[in-house]
This record gives sequence, structure tokens and C-alpha cells, in this order.
Amino acid sequence: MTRFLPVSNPDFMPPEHLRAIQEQRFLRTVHHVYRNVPWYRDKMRDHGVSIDEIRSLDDISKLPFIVKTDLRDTYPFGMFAVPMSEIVRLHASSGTTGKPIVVSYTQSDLDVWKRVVARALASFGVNNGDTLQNSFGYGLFTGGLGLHGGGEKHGVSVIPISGGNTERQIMLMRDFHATVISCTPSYFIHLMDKAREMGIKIADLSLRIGVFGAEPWTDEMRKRIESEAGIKAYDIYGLTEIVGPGVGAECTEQAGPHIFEDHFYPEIIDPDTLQPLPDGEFGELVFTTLSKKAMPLLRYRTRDITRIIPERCACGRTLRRIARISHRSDDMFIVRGVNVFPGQIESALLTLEGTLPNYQIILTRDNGLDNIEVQVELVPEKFDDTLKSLEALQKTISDKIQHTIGIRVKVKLVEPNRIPKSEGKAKRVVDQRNL
Ligand code: DLL
Repeated sequence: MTRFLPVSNPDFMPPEHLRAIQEQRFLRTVHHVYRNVPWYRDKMRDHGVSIDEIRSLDDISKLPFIVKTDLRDTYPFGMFAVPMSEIVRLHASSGTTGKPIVVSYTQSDLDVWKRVVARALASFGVNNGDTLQNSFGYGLFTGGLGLHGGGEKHGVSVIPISGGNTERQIMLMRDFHATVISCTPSYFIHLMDKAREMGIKIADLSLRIGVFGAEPWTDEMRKRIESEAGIKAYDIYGLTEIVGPGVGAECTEQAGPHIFEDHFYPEIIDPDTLQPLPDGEFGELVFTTLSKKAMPLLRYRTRDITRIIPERCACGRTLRRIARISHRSDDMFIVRGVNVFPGQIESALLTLEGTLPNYQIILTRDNGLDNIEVQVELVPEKFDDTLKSLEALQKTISDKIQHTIGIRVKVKLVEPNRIPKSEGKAKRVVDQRNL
């Protein structure tokens, strides 16, 4: 028999109560990093702000921002605020070359993470009679272990299948009677297509809820998934630097992710002037972690563009919501859940002979699955080569890029001067996915 879990739920806290918790945790976090991380002391000194000036949450705007390169510059452990003996888990951002962003967790950090993911699952209507097929990748990526820990905490039966091997996924989904699946929305669309090819209708199986995130997706995709698979599709948001999945999650109203504000304090800033913007206005999302011990972050710029939805949600949660993330303020793009910077593709190309440093990345979505085509200009001499040698070059480039970013791309060789040269910043990425 299915028992609904009791929800002793901080999601519905009175706003004054929430604010008091945020304030207390914020001040504790600022003092914790100030005491334990020399980087923060230097940064605050350079910014001309003394620790004594930070007396309430309103003083947050006096603090400097943290950006991704700060985390690269302090690689690997320069932002840790506790000794290694207290750290029980390390994760890192996706991308297979270059220095990743490293994040760490104490036992209590893992506990907070599990709790927020459990709260996300509760808000989707998942309960302990459910079986969760967790098709997010396990490993350094936070998706797999994040949903895993939260699923167990919530009391559901977790199938730690990870990503890939789609036919097997479909077989287990059917045989294990999975009722919930978690993965990127584009992978789920691929899974639906594969099931159709295999003569299996997902709508005839036990699946009832999809937990989708790690990449932008649209309401059109949601409608397609819901009608074809006969499930409810919910958005879960997060990023490695802050905790992983579970920074925010939709409720059954499906009206934008609620931020778990008692642990992650959101601000929206103008990405050019860096000034805070009022609720309702679009800008860049910035987070301050309120309860992390191993690697707290103060005012981390996510680069995600969104707005805080000022209206209270019909579900009654007091946690504020954000509009679903549709794009970023940097040139990073996300394909099949993998974060890619054009520079990674560029550096792969630069190591190969026969190509010019003029390239363009075309992103398309075919039946819900993202494809990358990299168009590369050849040096003029190369263009007269035999078809065979051009095919070999095409394959070498494709292999090289796959080795660098971890996913297969289609390579198209084009003649010199085919790719439009821009006057200013080169337009490296042409996103035709209509996100
Ligand atoms: O993608 C963590 C995650 C795993 C979230 C599983 C949800 C589910 P990163 O690899 O660090 O972490 O990528 C973080 O992905 O800044 C957004 O740009 C994007 N992103 C994450 N969730 C969503 C979402 C994980 N629901 C970056 N909608 C973020 C749109 C999302 N974009």
C-alpha cells in the first residue's frame, strides 16, 4: 500500500520566519569563510569591505561577486573552508579537458543536499511507493548521485541505472515497473523514440512522473513529453557550484522552480552594471549558499538569465520561484546535459593541421535530441584533396572534439571564406533549437 510521507515542510514557512533563518545562516556563513578561507579575506580587503560592516542580510550587496574563473584560479582546493578530514565527497563540473571546477561536501552538506532533493521529489508528488529510474549520469557530474541521495532520503526505491544503453533502460523501466524517471529532457525524448522503434509504448508502462533538468527545455517539449508518455514532467534546477540538482524545483502547478531559499539565497543582478534588480525583472541569477560548510559561496554569478516571479504560487509555498532558465549570459551551451564552451572546440581544432581557425557551431534539435554540427574551413590546398583523405580528416576532427568535450559531433568541411566573418565578436554558436 502506498503511504504518503509526512511533509514537515519548510517550503510553507511564513516569510518573516524564512527571512530570520536566512539572516542567521548568512551571517554564520560569512564569518565561517572569513575565518577559514584566506581567499575571501583577500577578496573582501581588495573590495574595501570589512567583516564588521556585514551585520544583516541587507548588507549582502556590499560583498564582491564570485565568478567561475575564481573557482578555476583556486583549483583544486583553494576555496575549501574545512580541513580535508571533514570532507566526505568531491564532485566536479562537466567537460573533459581543462581544469574543472571542484566542489566538496561535508557530511552535513550531503545531508542538506539529500533533503532539498527529497523536498523536490515531494513537490512533484513522488512518494515512497514510487520506483525511481535515475538515468542521470553517475560520477563527477552531480545529477546521478544527487537524485540518488535525495531519492533514498525520500524513501523511494532507486534504480541507479545512470545514462546510456537506452534499450536496456526501456527493458528495466518495463520490468521493474519504474514510476518515476530522472534524466535530461532531451535524453527522455530519445528514450521515447527508441521505445517506439522497439514497439513499446511508454504510456502503457507504469511511468507517471518525469524529473527533468540540467539543460534548458521549453513548455512545448513538456507538452510533447506529457502527451506521448502519459506522464507529468517537472523541472529541477541546479548547478555543481551551489550543490548540484535541488537548488530549485517546480511544484505540481508547473509554474517555475521554487528556490530552496532557506539554503540558497537568490539575487538577480544586471549582468552589465552588476546592480541588484527588483523581483520581476530579468537578469543574471546569483546565489549565496546559507548552510554549506565545506565550500560555501557568497554571491556566485551563475550566468543563468531569469527573473524572480513576484507573485505567490497557487500551491501555497512561500519559497520564491524563478522563471525557467532559457539562456545564459556567457557563451557556454548545454547539449545533452553536457556543458560546452566554444573555446574547447576551438582548442581541439587548433591542434589539427589542414584547417583554418574559422569555424561555426550549429546547434539543432531533431525530434527532441540535440545535435552539434561543427563547420570548419579548410586551408585552400587541402580542399583539392581526394574524397578519401577529406573523409579521414573529417573523422579525425570529430574524434578529437569528442575526446575534448565528451560528445560526438558532426563535422562539415567547408571551403575557405564560407563562414561569415563578423565585424566584432565572432558568432561561433548558431543555436537553432528555439529554446
Ligand atoms: O546540471 C546539475 C543538475 C543535474 C541540475 C541534474 C538538474 C538536474 P552543471 O553541470 O554544473 O550542473 O550545469 C549547471 O545547467 O547553470 C544551467 O545553465 C543549466 N541547468 C541546470 N538545470 C537546468 C534547468 C547540473 N532545469 C547549468 N533548466 C546551470 C535550464 C538548467 N537549465
